[in-house]
Parts: sequence; C-alpha cells; structure tokens
Amino acid sequence: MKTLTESNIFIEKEEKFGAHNYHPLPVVFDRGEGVYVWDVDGKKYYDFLSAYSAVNQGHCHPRIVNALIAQAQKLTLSSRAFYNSQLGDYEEFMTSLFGYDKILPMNTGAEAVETAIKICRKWAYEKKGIASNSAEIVVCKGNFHGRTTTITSFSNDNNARNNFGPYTPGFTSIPYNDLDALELTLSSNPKVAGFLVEPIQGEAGVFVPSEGYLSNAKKICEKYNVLFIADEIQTGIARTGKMLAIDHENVTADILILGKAISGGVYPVSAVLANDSIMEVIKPGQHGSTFGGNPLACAVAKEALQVVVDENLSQNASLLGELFRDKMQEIVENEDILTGVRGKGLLNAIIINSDENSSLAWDICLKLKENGLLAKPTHGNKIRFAPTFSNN
Ligand code: IF1
Repeated sequence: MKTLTESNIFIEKEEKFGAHNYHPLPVVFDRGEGVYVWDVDGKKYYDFLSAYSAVNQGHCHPRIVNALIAQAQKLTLSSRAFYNSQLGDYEEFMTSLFGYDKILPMNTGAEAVETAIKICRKWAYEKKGIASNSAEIVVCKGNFHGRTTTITSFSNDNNARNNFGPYTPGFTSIPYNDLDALELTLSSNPKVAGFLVEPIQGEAGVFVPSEGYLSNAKKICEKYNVLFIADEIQTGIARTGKMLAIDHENVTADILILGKAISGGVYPVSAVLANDSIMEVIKPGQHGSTFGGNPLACAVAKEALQVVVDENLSQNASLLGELFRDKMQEIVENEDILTGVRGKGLLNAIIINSDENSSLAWDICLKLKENGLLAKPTHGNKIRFAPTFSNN
C-alpha cells in the first residue's frame, strides 16, 4: 500500500484538478533559500534546475523579496493608461545596463518574443521597404522560444506543435550553427527581415554553437540589412558566465529579448530592448499589455539585476561552471554511464549513455532526487544541470 506522505496529497490534487500539460518529477516544493529547496515533508535538496534558469540569484533572495514587499505595500499596478513612479527609473536602469536607447516591458518570455517579432515585422515594412505582409523571419531548427500559437508555428518539436495549427506563416527555418545556411537564405531571399536565435539552444539539450557562430551570424545579418534578434531569456543574466551569452563573442543584438532571471524568479518580468531607429516603429496603441511595466515588476527586476552586478554573479557562474565540467569530464572518461558533458557557465547538460527513448535519464533523476539533488531530463538522454549561483 502506498504511504500517504504530505507530498502524495499535493501530487494527487494536481493530478485531479490540474490540466495534465506537465510531467513533473515527484517532489513538492514548499520552501526555498539560495540553492536549496525543501519539500512538504521537510526534505532538503539542491535545486539544479533553478526554475529553468529563472532563479539565478537563488531562491527568495532577501534583497529581491524586500523590494517586492516594499513596492507591494505602496503601488502594484497603474496600467499604462497613466505614468507610474517606478517605470521611468527602471527603463533608465535597463537601457544603461544593456546599452540600448529604449526598452519595451512585458511579462513572460513568450510575450517578449512575440513583441520582438512584431517590432521586426513593422520595421521590415516601414524601414527596410519590404512589401506588405510578406516579411520573413529566419529561425533555427531545434529552437525553443515559447508557447504562443505563432511561436509554436515555427517550432519543429512535434510535441510542441502538432494539432495546434493552422500555423502562422512568415517563418523560415534553417539548421542551427550553420553559417552557410544563413548566408544562403539571406542572400537568396530579400524578404527576410530578421534572424531570431538562441545563443545556446536550451531545449535542444544545451547545444553550444561553434565559437564565432554568433559573431559571424551578426555580420551576415548586417550585410543583408537583417535584424539580429537574440533570445537571451534563458542564457542571459549571468547564466553562462557573462551578463549575456552574446557577450562571449562581443556581439550586440539589434533586438534583445530578456525574461526569466531579470526578476530572480520572484515575479514574471520580460523585456525587449532596441535602439531608436528600430523601436520608434511602435507608436501608441500598437502594442502593450495590462501588466507590462507595472511598478511591482519594475522594482523587483531592478533589484534582481542590481544583485547580479553587486554579487558579481557572472564570475561565480563562470568559475563554478568550469569546476562542474572538469569533474564531470572525469566521470565521462572513467565510467560508461556518461558519454559527454557540455555547456557554458552554469548552463550545462550531461549526456547519458542510452538512446533518446530510454528512461535511464529519468531514472537517474529520480535517484538524484532521493540523494537530494533536483534536475530534469531533456530530450530523453540528457540531463540539464543549471543550479543557482548567488551567495545568499
Ligand atoms: C516550460 C525548455 C527551458 C526559453 C527561451 C523563450 C521562452 C523560454 C529561450 C519562453 C522558456 C522554458 C519554459 C518551460 C520550459 C523551458 C525550457 F526546456 F523548454 F527549453 F528553460 F529550457 N525563450 N523556456 O527557454 O518563456 O513564456 O515560458 O516565460 O515549462 O514551457 P516563458
């Protein structure tokens, strides 16, 4: 007979009353602090997923939580029908931190990607001179940019895409890490307005492109007057050892998309940054969101990013990542169970010696959980390791 632990009660409720759109590992989070979480039965774990890199600063970072409390007691939402006393400061902070003229604040990652697509299309018609309704955006195979109908339309993951059609047109997919394919597509298709890319593909099992891919892709985009759009939602905010993953190659995106850890996982906050020549295509009434730029989000994100700077978290991620890969490499060399380790900073994956349909990676994650470490398989035979890296 199954023992009815606290955890089982919560798991059964989610099963019964929640849509089955996830297949979670059987652990029920109740409390978090730094790199640790505790389940409802009081067991302590290392969190090596960090809510898919949204809590880089560690769970419940006291400075970020205090910013949330202070602002929540003052003003939570103004809507953009009025100004609020947090947004301007936040916008000044963000544009100066990331080096852009303007920011457009949104809430979730997918919304920010949608925002970037809309800006890119409008720029195509109003600045580049592409004929109406014919702009194309180039994306990469194996991408993950979110769950909206349009984003799903250009995914090539059957699970994410099947039976959600009809699909949004206007996207061309090329292989990732393939500069020839990019050059060929851009040189042969004058309707291309943008190239949307993840600096490291997370969902594809932490696929790090060859050195020079991003900087050369940017050069190719410049050559054909195509906007280089970087989705740094998962790779940004010190995760890979620099504030942005494109910083490793000194690349500046024309449109930068941020989300997840810009709030330290405390509140949903996302953002799109661009210079005036691009952002000015958006005029009043043409895009927005009830919650985008709300004072609570602004106060939380400003503090969460200041923590990243003050605690030198990029350096932490860089050093700890090297240590992690060195130690894992020893296992790869000495044991049969692992065939590889890859990643950058603290965005890493190990490759299990099994095929993609095997349950071995899942079983290993269950065993890790029993031993107090939480991680999740991706693409069957890989396990992602992305712990938090704050000092809190
Ligand atoms: C889920 C993956 C991670 C993202 C990039 C946009 C978004 C995401 C590069 C959308 C979101 C998540 C969401 C999560 C699983 C996850 C994920 F495995 F699917 F690929 F992190 F690795 N661009 N990534 O990674 O952001 O709208 O979710 O805020 O449960 O779907 P969102």
